[in-house]
Amino acid sequence: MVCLFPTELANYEKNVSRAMHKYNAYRKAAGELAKHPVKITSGAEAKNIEGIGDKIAKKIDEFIKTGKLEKLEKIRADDTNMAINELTKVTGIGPAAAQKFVAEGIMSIEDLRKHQGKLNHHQKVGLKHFEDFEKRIPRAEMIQLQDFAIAQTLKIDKDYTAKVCGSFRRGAPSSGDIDILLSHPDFTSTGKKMPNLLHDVVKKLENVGFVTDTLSLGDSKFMGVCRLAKNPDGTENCFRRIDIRLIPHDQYYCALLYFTGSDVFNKNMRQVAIDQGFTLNEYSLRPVGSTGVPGESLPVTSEEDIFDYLGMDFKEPKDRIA
Ligand code: DCP
Ligand code: MG
Ligand code: MN
Repeated sequence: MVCLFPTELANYEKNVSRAMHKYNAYRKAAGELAKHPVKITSGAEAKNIEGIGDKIAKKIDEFIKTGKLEKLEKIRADDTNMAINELTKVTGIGPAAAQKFVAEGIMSIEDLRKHQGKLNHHQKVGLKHFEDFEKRIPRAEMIQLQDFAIAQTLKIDKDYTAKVCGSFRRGAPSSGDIDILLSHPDFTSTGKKMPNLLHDVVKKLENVGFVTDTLSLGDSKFMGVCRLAKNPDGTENCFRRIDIRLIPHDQYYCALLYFTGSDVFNKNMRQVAIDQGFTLNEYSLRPVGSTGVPGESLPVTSEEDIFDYLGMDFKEPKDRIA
C-alpha cells in the first residue's frame, strides 16, 4: 500500500483551511513515512514513527481497513475545495488568491484563461506555461540545464560559483524546477550590496535565449522561466521554472544547506538547532544566549560544520528527507 493521503490532506489544510499547523503536521508525517524503510501494516505500528500521533494513526487504520478515508472523500466531493486546490497549482496563485478567484466563480484553469485580465504578470506567465510546469524535469534534462546555465555564468566571470541545489542535489530522479545558488568572492555580508552580480547572469541567460520570462527579480533573488535550445531533430523542449539566489560568500554553506532541503528536513534541523541553543536559517548559525538574543554568526566553512555544532551526524544530501 502506498500511503499518499497525508500529502493530499496537507494540501487541503494549506490551501483551503489555511491551517498551517495541520499542514506542517501532515507534511512531517508524509516525510517520515517516506523515509521509513518497511511497509506499515497498522496505525499502532505507525505510531512508533516520529511525527505520527493518534489522529494520523487512526487514519492509517481506516485507510488500511477500507481502502479510503472518509475525510478525504468529503473534501474531494466539494467542488469549491477542488477548485481552490486546482488554481493554487498555477505559480503565483497562493491560497488567498485562489479563494478570491473561486469566490468570483472561477472554478478551473480553463475559467482562468477566460479571465486573464484579473491576473498579475507572474500569474499570467504561470498560466501560459501551466501544462509544462506541471511536468517533472527528468534528471538527464536537469544535467543539461545545469551545464548550460553554469557554462554561461562562468563566461561572464570565472570567479562565480554556481551550484544546482534543491531536489537535484538530493539526487532526485526528477525535479519540479531548477534551483541555482550563485556566489562570488567579491560579495560578502559585510560589504556593499552587489545586485549586478545576479542581474548580469540573468541578462546573459536572456541574451542567449535560455531565460524566456521573469517572474520576479530583486537584489538577490530571481524567479523565472527557462528552456533548452531546440533538439537536433527540431522538437522543442519544455519551459521550466528556474530560481537563482545570490548569496554572500561568507554565508555560502548555510545557504547551501537551506536550498538543498528538503523543506521538511530543514524544518526539523532548525528545531534541533533551537533545542541545542542555536538559531539556524539560510544565512547563519548563531548561538542563543540565556537572554534569548542570538549572538554573532559562528564560523562555518562546510555543511559538516553545521551538523557538528548541532551534535548531529552528517547527512548526505540524498538522505535529507525529513
Ligand atoms: N525551502 C524550504 N522551505 C520552503 C521552500 C523551500 O526550506 N518553504 C528550501 C528547501 C528546498 C529548496 O528551498 O529543497 C528549494 O525549494 P523547491 O521548492 O524548489 O523544492 P525542491 O527543489 O526540494 O523540490 P522540487 O523538485 O519540487 O523543486
Ligand atoms: Mg526545486
Ligand atoms: Mn525552487
